[in-house]
Amino acid sequence: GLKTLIGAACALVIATPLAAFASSPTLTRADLRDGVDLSGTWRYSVDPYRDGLAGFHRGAPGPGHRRYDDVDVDALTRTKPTALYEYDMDRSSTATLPQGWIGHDPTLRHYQGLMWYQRRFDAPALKPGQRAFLRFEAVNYTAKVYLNGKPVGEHEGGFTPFSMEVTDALRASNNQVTVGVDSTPQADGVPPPVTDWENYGGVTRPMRLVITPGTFIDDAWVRLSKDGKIAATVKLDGAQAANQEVHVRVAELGLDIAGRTDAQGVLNVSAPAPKRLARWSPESPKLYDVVVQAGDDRMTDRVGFRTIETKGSEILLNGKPIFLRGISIHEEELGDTPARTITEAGARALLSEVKEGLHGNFVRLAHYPHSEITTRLADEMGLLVWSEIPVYWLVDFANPRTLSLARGMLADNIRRDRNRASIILWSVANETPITEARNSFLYQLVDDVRALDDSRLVTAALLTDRKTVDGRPLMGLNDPLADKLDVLSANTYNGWYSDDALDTLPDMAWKATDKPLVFSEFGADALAGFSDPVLMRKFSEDFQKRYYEKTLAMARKIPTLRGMSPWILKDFRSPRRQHPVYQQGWNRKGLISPTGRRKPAFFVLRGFYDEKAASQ
Ligand code: GCB
Repeated sequence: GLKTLIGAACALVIATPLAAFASSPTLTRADLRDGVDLSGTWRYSVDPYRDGLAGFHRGAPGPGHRRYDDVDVDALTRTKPTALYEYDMDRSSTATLPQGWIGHDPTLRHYQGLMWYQRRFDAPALKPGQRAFLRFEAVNYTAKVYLNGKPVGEHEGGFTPFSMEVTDALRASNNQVTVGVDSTPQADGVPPPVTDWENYGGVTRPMRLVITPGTFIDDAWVRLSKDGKIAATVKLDGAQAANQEVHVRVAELGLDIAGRTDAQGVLNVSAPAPKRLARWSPESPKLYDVVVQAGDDRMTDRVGFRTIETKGSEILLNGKPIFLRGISIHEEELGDTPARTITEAGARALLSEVKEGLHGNFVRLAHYPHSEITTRLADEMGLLVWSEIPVYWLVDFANPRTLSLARGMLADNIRRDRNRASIILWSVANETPITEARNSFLYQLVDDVRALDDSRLVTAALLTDRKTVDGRPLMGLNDPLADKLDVLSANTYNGWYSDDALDTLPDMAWKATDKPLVFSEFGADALAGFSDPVLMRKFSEDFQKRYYEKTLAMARKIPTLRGMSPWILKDFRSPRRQHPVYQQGWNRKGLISPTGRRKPAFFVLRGFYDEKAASQ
C-alpha cells in the first residue's frame, strides 16, 4: 500500500540529476580568496513599476534609459542639454550594503518590489589566464546582475550564495555594477508568500569580486567519515580540471593526502585518521587548518572532525549519547531596528546567549540558511547546529519549478557548509501539511541530502498528531516522512495554540518512537515587562514562564526525547503579528526581548539545561 505509493512517487521525480539545480560555480570559501570587497556605499533607487528593466518608454528613447545602462547621466546632459533622463543612479541616495532596505529608510519596511543598486569600483588587472567572478552571499529574493551595462546573470532565492563569471566584462577601472533586487513574494517560490517572519528585501549579505586562477578549486569537502578516515572530495573548475594533482594537507596532524582528479575534475581521497586527532565537540571545539592545493590554486579552511549518528533512540556525538540543549533563532541581530544583515559581533551576541546564557549546546538556525558568519562562529564557539531551507508551510508542492528551486537551495546550502563540524542536522522542511504531492517532494529532498552528505543526519520539523485515548490527549507523529528521517522533530504548541490548561500539560502522553525525538519548537508569546501574576493572561511573562515549566515537565516524561530547540531565543519581526498592545509587528515568543532583556522563562529553560548537563 503506502510503501509502493512512496516508491512510485520517488521514481517519478528522481529522474533529474541534482547538479542541474545547484548554482555554479560553487566557489566555496570565496571570502578568503583574492578580490575586491564590494560591501560599502552603494546608490539605490526604488522602481515599483519596474520601468528600469526596459526603459521608461519601453525602449524609447532608446538604450541608455534602463537603470543598468553604462551611462553617466550628468555628463551626458551637459554635452547634450536637450537629452531627457528621468533617473540618475550616480546621484541617487546612498546606502551601506549589505543591509535589508528597511535599514536605508524605515518607510520601506513593507515595500515588496524592485529596487536598483549600483556602485563603481576599480579592479586589479587580471593576469593572463585569471578569471573573475561576482559572488553574492545572499540577495532577497531575486537578483538580476549587470556589469558595465551588460547582464551577467540572475538568481532566485534569498538565503544562498551565487557567483557569476565576469572575466570578459571586467574593466581595469571604473566598473559599474548594478543589481536589480526584487523582494516580491512568489506563489511558486521558496519560501511561499505567507510566512511568520519579515521578508527583508535587499542585498542582505556581503558580496565580492573574486579573482581565481584559470583552473581553481571550486569545492573542497573535508570531513571525518563514519569509518574513521579523514576524507576529502575536491572539485576543480576550468580548462585544466581533469587529471590534476591535488593535495589536502593538515599540517598539525602531519597529513598530506594526494591524488589526481578524474575526467570531471573530481577527486575523492581519504587516509586513516591519526590517533592523536582531537575530535570537535561543544566542550572542546578544536579546529584544524586545512590547505588544499591544485595547480596554481590554494584554498584554506578551518575544519573540525567529529562523527554524528543515531543508534535506536540515541543521538551519538563521537560515539557518545547526547541531549541537544538548544533554542531556535532567526537571522536578526539584537536591537530595535534589525535589518536582516548580521555582523560577526551580532552573531556572537546571539550565540553567546545560547551558550553562556542558557547553558545550551545546540541552535536551530530557522527557517532558511543563515549567514556563513554564523555557521563558522558555531564551529569556533562549540555549538551544534540544525540547518534548514525555507520549505515552509504551503509551498507549491505540486509544482516542478518549486521542487527544482528547493533542490537547488538545498544543494547550495549543503555545499556551502559541508565543512562545518557544528552542523549535525540538515532539515528539509518545516510544518508542511501531509499530501501526496508534499510527500514525494520531501522524499526527493531527503534523497538529495543523502546523496550530497552521508556524514550527517536528516530531519524535518513535523506537525503533531493529537488523539484522545481513554479521555486523555495522546500526542504523536503520524507522518509517512518519518520513515525516511534519522531524527524525528515535532513542533508542539499545546497550551498556546490550544486552550489546554497549562496544568494538564505534564500528563499529556507521547506515543513511543523508535528513533530519537526532538522538540524542534514549542513556545508562548510574552511582552517583556508585562507581568500579570493574578490573571496569568496570554502575552504575560508569567504565562510564558508557567508554560515553560509545564511543557518541560511533559518533556521529562518522554523516554526517547533527545533534545529541543524551543521557539525562540529573541522576539523577531513578523508582519502577521499585529496585536496593538502586545505584538506591534513582533512575534513575542522570544526568551529575550529585541534589545536582549531576559524574560523569566529564560531562567526556567536554563535550569532545565543545567539538570540535563548534570545527568549526562
Ligand atoms: C511555528 C513556525 C514558526 C512560527 C511559530 C509561531 O510553528 O514554525 O515559524 O513563528 O510557529 O510563533 O507561531
